[in-house]
Amino acid sequence: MIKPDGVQRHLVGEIISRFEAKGFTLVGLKMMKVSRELAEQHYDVHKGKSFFSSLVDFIISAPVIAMIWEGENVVAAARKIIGATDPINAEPGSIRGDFGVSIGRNLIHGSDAIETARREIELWFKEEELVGWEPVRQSWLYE
Ligand code: IDP
Ligand code: MG
Repeated sequence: MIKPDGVQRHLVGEIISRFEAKGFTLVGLKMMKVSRELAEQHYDVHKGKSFFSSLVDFIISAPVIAMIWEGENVVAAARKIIGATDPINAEPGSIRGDFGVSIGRNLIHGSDAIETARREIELWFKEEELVGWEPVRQSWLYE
Protein backbone atom coordinates (compact mmCIF):
# COMPACT_ATOMS: atom_id res chain seq x y z
CA MET A 1 0.00 0.00 0.00
CA ILE A 2 1.38 3.39 -0.98
CA LYS A 3 0.67 5.47 2.10
CA PRO A 4 -0.77 9.02 2.05
CA ASP A 5 2.71 10.61 2.00
CA GLY A 6 3.64 8.61 -1.11
CA VAL A 7 0.51 9.85 -2.87
CA GLN A 8 0.96 13.45 -1.66
CA ARG A 9 4.63 13.46 -2.71
CA HIS A 10 3.69 12.22 -6.22
CA LEU A 11 5.79 9.08 -5.85
CA VAL A 12 3.06 6.69 -7.02
CA GLY A 13 4.58 6.11 -10.48
CA GLU A 14 8.11 5.82 -9.11
CA ILE A 15 7.05 3.22 -6.55
CA ILE A 16 4.96 1.15 -8.96
CA SER A 17 7.84 1.22 -11.49
CA ARG A 18 10.19 -0.44 -9.05
CA PHE A 19 7.90 -3.44 -8.58
CA GLU A 20 7.20 -3.70 -12.31
CA ALA A 21 10.89 -3.44 -13.22
CA LYS A 22 11.79 -6.17 -10.72
CA GLY A 23 9.48 -8.53 -12.59
CA PHE A 24 6.40 -8.64 -10.40
CA THR A 25 2.91 -8.67 -11.81
CA LEU A 26 0.20 -6.30 -10.71
CA VAL A 27 -3.04 -8.19 -10.14
CA GLY A 28 -4.99 -5.67 -8.03
CA LEU A 29 -4.87 -1.87 -7.81
CA LYS A 30 -7.10 0.81 -6.38
CA MET A 31 -6.93 4.31 -5.00
CA MET A 32 -9.03 4.89 -1.91
CA LYS A 33 -9.62 6.94 1.20
CA VAL A 34 -9.25 4.44 4.04
CA SER A 35 -11.91 4.25 6.75
CA ARG A 36 -10.82 4.41 10.38
CA GLU A 37 -12.21 0.90 10.82
CA LEU A 38 -10.09 -0.56 8.01
CA ALA A 39 -6.96 1.29 9.21
CA GLU A 40 -7.45 -0.04 12.74
CA GLN A 41 -8.02 -3.58 11.49
CA HIS A 42 -5.02 -3.38 9.17
CA TYR A 43 -2.71 -2.25 12.00
CA ASP A 44 -4.38 -4.50 14.54
CA VAL A 45 -1.01 -5.98 15.67
CA HIS A 46 0.17 -2.53 16.76
CA LYS A 47 -2.88 -1.77 18.92
CA GLY A 48 -1.73 -0.54 22.33
CA LYS A 49 1.60 0.83 21.06
CA SER A 50 2.41 4.52 21.50
CA PHE A 51 2.30 5.28 17.76
CA PHE A 52 -0.96 3.41 17.01
CA SER A 53 -3.40 6.33 17.05
CA SER A 54 -1.15 8.72 15.12
CA LEU A 55 -0.50 5.94 12.59
CA VAL A 56 -4.24 5.38 12.08
CA ASP A 57 -4.88 9.14 11.82
CA PHE A 58 -2.12 9.38 9.23
CA ILE A 59 -3.35 6.47 7.10
CA ILE A 60 -6.85 7.97 6.87
CA SER A 61 -5.58 11.54 6.25
CA ALA A 62 -5.34 11.32 2.43
CA PRO A 63 -5.81 8.68 -0.28
CA VAL A 64 -3.68 5.56 -0.50
CA ILE A 65 -2.95 3.14 -3.34
CA ALA A 66 -3.75 -0.47 -2.47
CA MET A 67 -1.96 -3.03 -4.63
CA ILE A 68 -1.53 -6.77 -4.99
CA TRP A 69 1.72 -7.91 -6.58
CA GLU A 70 2.35 -11.47 -7.72
CA GLY A 71 5.61 -13.33 -8.39
CA GLU A 72 8.21 -15.70 -6.99
CA ASN A 73 9.13 -14.81 -3.39
CA VAL A 74 7.24 -11.56 -3.82
CA VAL A 75 6.59 -10.99 -0.10
CA ALA A 76 10.23 -11.30 0.93
CA ALA A 77 11.49 -9.44 -2.14
CA ALA A 78 9.02 -6.61 -1.64
CA ARG A 79 10.23 -6.09 1.93
CA LYS A 80 13.74 -5.62 0.49
CA ILE A 81 12.56 -3.29 -2.25
CA ILE A 82 10.71 -1.31 0.44
CA GLY A 83 13.59 -1.22 2.96
CA ALA A 84 13.77 -1.05 6.76
CA THR A 85 10.89 0.50 8.71
CA ASP A 86 12.93 3.50 9.84
CA PRO A 87 14.29 5.24 6.73
CA ILE A 88 17.57 5.99 8.53
CA ASN A 89 18.22 2.23 8.57
CA ALA A 90 16.91 1.62 5.04
CA GLU A 91 19.57 0.93 2.41
CA PRO A 92 20.01 3.36 -0.46
CA GLY A 93 18.28 1.78 -3.45
CA SER A 94 15.27 0.81 -1.38
CA ILE A 95 12.12 2.94 -1.52
CA ARG A 96 12.39 4.08 2.09
CA GLY A 97 16.17 4.48 1.77
CA ASP A 98 15.86 6.67 -1.30
CA PHE A 99 12.80 8.74 -0.40
CA GLY A 100 11.94 8.27 3.28
CA VAL A 101 12.95 10.69 6.02
CA SER A 102 11.13 9.60 9.16
CA ILE A 103 9.56 6.44 10.55
CA GLY A 104 6.08 7.92 10.66
CA ARG A 105 6.34 9.00 7.00
CA ASN A 106 7.93 5.96 5.39
CA LEU A 107 5.83 5.99 2.21
CA ILE A 108 4.75 2.41 1.82
CA HIS A 109 3.43 -0.65 3.60
CA GLY A 110 4.31 -4.21 2.59
CA SER A 111 2.97 -7.45 4.03
CA ASP A 112 5.59 -9.05 6.27
CA ALA A 113 4.76 -12.73 5.60
CA ILE A 114 2.68 -14.84 3.23
CA GLU A 115 0.03 -15.38 5.89
CA THR A 116 -0.15 -11.63 6.53
CA ALA A 117 -0.45 -11.01 2.79
CA ARG A 118 -3.39 -13.41 2.57
CA ARG A 119 -5.09 -11.67 5.48
CA GLU A 120 -4.44 -8.20 4.06
CA ILE A 121 -5.64 -9.09 0.55
CA GLU A 122 -8.89 -10.33 2.08
CA LEU A 123 -9.20 -7.21 4.21
CA TRP A 124 -8.52 -4.74 1.40
CA PHE A 125 -9.95 -6.35 -1.74
CA LYS A 126 -13.13 -7.98 -2.91
CA GLU A 127 -12.76 -11.22 -4.86
CA GLU A 128 -13.86 -9.56 -8.13
CA GLU A 129 -11.18 -6.86 -7.79
CA LEU A 130 -8.39 -9.41 -8.33
CA VAL A 131 -7.37 -9.54 -11.97
CA GLY A 132 -5.57 -12.72 -13.04
CA TRP A 133 -3.63 -12.47 -16.29
CA GLU A 134 -0.69 -14.11 -18.03
CA PRO A 135 2.23 -11.73 -18.63
CA VAL A 136 4.15 -12.59 -21.81
CA ARG A 137 7.58 -12.03 -20.24
CA GLN A 138 7.36 -14.94 -17.75
CA SER A 139 9.82 -17.24 -19.57
CA TRP A 140 12.39 -14.43 -19.43
CA LEU A 141 11.98 -14.10 -15.68
CA TYR A 142 11.77 -17.72 -14.59
CA GLU A 143 13.66 -20.86 -15.64
P1 IDP B 1 6.65 -2.04 8.66
O1 IDP B 1 5.79 -1.01 7.99
O2 IDP B 1 8.08 -1.94 8.19
O3 IDP B 1 6.09 -3.42 8.57
P2 IDP B 1 5.83 -2.06 11.46
O4 IDP B 1 6.74 -2.33 12.60
O5 IDP B 1 4.83 -3.11 11.08
O6 IDP B 1 6.74 -1.64 10.20
O7 IDP B 1 5.06 -0.71 11.80
C1 IDP B 1 3.98 -0.27 11.00
C2 IDP B 1 4.15 1.20 10.72
O8 IDP B 1 3.99 1.92 11.95
C3 IDP B 1 5.53 1.60 10.19
O9 IDP B 1 5.64 1.48 8.78
C4 IDP B 1 5.66 3.02 10.65
O10 IDP B 1 5.04 3.93 9.74
C5 IDP B 1 4.88 3.03 11.95
N1 IDP B 1 5.79 2.88 13.09
C6 IDP B 1 6.41 1.76 13.51
N2 IDP B 1 7.17 1.98 14.59
C7 IDP B 1 7.04 3.30 14.86
C8 IDP B 1 7.59 4.16 15.86
O11 IDP B 1 8.37 3.76 16.72
N3 IDP B 1 7.19 5.48 15.81
C9 IDP B 1 6.33 5.97 14.87
N4 IDP B 1 5.80 5.18 13.90
C10 IDP B 1 6.14 3.88 13.91
MG1 MG C 1 4.47 -4.32 9.46
